[in-house]
Amino acid sequence: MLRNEVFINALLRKPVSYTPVWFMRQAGRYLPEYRKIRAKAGSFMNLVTNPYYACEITLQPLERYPLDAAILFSDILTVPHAMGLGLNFIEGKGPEFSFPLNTEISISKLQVPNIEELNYVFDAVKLVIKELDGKVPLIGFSGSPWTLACYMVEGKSNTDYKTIKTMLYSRPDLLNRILEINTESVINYLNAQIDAGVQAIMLFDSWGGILSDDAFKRFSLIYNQKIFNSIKQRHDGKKIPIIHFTKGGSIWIKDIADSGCDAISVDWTLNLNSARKIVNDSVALQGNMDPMVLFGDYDSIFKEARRIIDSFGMVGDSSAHIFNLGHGINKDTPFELVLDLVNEIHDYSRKYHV
Ligand code: 1CP
Repeated sequence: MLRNEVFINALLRKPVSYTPVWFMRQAGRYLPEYRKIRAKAGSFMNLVTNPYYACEITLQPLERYPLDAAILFSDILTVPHAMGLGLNFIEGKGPEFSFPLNTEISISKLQVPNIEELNYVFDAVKLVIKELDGKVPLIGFSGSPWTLACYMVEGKSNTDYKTIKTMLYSRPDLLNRILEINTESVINYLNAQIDAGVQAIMLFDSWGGILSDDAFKRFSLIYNQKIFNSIKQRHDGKKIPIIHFTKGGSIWIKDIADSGCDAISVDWTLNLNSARKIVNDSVALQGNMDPMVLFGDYDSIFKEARRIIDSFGMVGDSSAHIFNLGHGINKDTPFELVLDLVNEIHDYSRKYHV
């Protein structure tokens, strides 16, 4: 039984008494207690593959701040790792694969992984659910087929995505094969997280925004839509809401709203009131503070938080806002400010809820 249902109710556009809040990457490097446990574990993969570490890190931000949701500490790249691509996190450089998909043969050999390869994730979910004991809901997640493919083909973080875009334009058959396998893998992965107990799902299409209008629809959104239509809708009699996030995807919010998700997470480029009009309040909206706002002083942070709440405006029976950042919290963010910000969002937003 959940003791705080504000986040789930907002996602389902049911009335709530204040605007719920959580932060993308809330469990992570900006917290000294995370850095301590990271140093003890020796590597990022040691943290992710150990359910006890993953559970402890998931709960860390909730001990500091009255957030309305927890997000599982894991990474989107666990899925390609389970496919045999060999994930490493290089200190100061980010993720890298030992066996990227850079030949036609490697692509033809790619297969949907045995879901048991990811049991460490589902064990972490079960542990977190037990420890939370209904305090707040737990968000499970996956990368979108397209965003996973970006890392699988490029082999690492990238700025121009030359290899995968060349494949998209010249060998779309190869890219579609990867995307189909990723889609089936993501469906299995999210269903197993739902079986393990997560109460909401977020699909991170972090690199959808680098695509042209046509390519976004054909190589990203269509696969995400298939996922929304295929994953389990309910668990233990409860609806599992789904959040879609495309960084840089504001121009497509109408198409995204029609794809079958319950909520859209938006970056900071959009005005929430205009967004409501475009989607006609058919989905909840999450966002949309620029993470860099958190480097300002108290006054400027509070002013911007209130402006975002004001921009959404009155929350009615069929509309809802979940406060969040437009992308992950920066690792150098002064974490002391976050407590006051969460309290301010809760207090200030009450006037907009009936
Ligand atoms: O050095 C360290 O300690 C590792 C830093 C780190 C952390 C804390 C990475 C490496 N991943 C994570 C955790 C993580 N990743 C979570 C945990 C839960 C939380 O949000 O609190 C989540 C949801 C992710 C998802 C993720 N990983 C995304 C999608 C969200 C987004 O930020 O767009 C992406 C793109 C990744 C890849 C990844 N993993 C790690 C890094 C540094 C990156 C980004 C690399 C790049 O910029 O391409």
